[in-house]
Amino acid sequence: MFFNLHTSKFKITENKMAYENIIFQVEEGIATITFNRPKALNALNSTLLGEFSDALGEISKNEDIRVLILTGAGEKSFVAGADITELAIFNSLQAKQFSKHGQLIIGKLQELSIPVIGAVNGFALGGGSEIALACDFIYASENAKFGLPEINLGIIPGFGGTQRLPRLIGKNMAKEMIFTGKMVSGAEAREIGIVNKVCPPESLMEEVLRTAKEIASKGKVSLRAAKEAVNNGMNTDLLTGCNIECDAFALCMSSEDAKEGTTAFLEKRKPVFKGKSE
Ligand code: CO8
Repeated sequence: MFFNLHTSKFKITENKMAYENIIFQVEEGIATITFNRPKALNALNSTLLGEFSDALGEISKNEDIRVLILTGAGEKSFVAGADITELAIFNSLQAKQFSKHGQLIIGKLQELSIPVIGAVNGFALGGGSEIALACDFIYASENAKFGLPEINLGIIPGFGGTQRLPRLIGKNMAKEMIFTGKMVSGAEAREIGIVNKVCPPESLMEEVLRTAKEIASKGKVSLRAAKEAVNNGMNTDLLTGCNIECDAFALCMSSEDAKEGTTAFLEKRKPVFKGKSE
């Protein structure tokens, strides 16, 4: 399956949108963005960030896309961070703008209503880790390395790492990673709760796709509500979070998907979800 994308900027090649620094594909409702600068270990330069942002915009407009997967080109790296050749010459103002720009794009990723899976196939450093941390969950290859090595460059994480990492693994574990700049392996990342699953490199995408397909078969309305309830609830106290859940639950119940899901159960058949909210 492919969808139409009519912009003056980018060429349509069946289900592949032609960008220079990312590969954007959509197949059977599952979109994959592959960061594609393997010679620079997929480091994030301004062009790549612009393309990534554009692709996220297209995904948010496309009702047929059910799940997004992020991964890196080549066998060595997911994303080795912001491109240091660009970053090295920033003054303070440019650094602030760049940090804000990156945070907005990563915010756009986190705000997508569909589930996002990070398929981390090697280095996820600095900005690369920060992108992975904004995914709904991560599967990693055995050779994955996570880290926030900015301290070694005399700077600190600037794309949300000082905020998302402590929320995910706790303040003290995050501080140790940020203060030392040390990398953790896929297995260690699994132990401390950054990663859900560690796979041999050759089966990483197969495992991610299996989970993506399973999620894509669920109701779009309830997936959206579940994601919103978890994300919004995590930013507040338990009582407010439970109220957010109540509202999301009530909204789900009025959807066609909820009628289909409950009816299918009672009729002892598989549900066919249409993703309609009413
Ligand atoms: N930027 C630019 N180029 C890079 C980067 C990068 N982040 N990472 C790797 N490369 C390039 C290398 O320069 C090299 O290029 P060349 O072949 O032309 O010399 C090529 O990729 C291959 O890299 P290596 O030869 O170094 O490969 P190794 O296997 O020996 O080492 C490492 C791999 C350990 C990943 C090593 O390349 C490395 O340490 N890279 C830098 C990692 C890093 O520090 N990342 C954090 C960057 S800062 C950041 O992300 C902050 C985000 C927020 C910014 C907001 C503030 C403004």
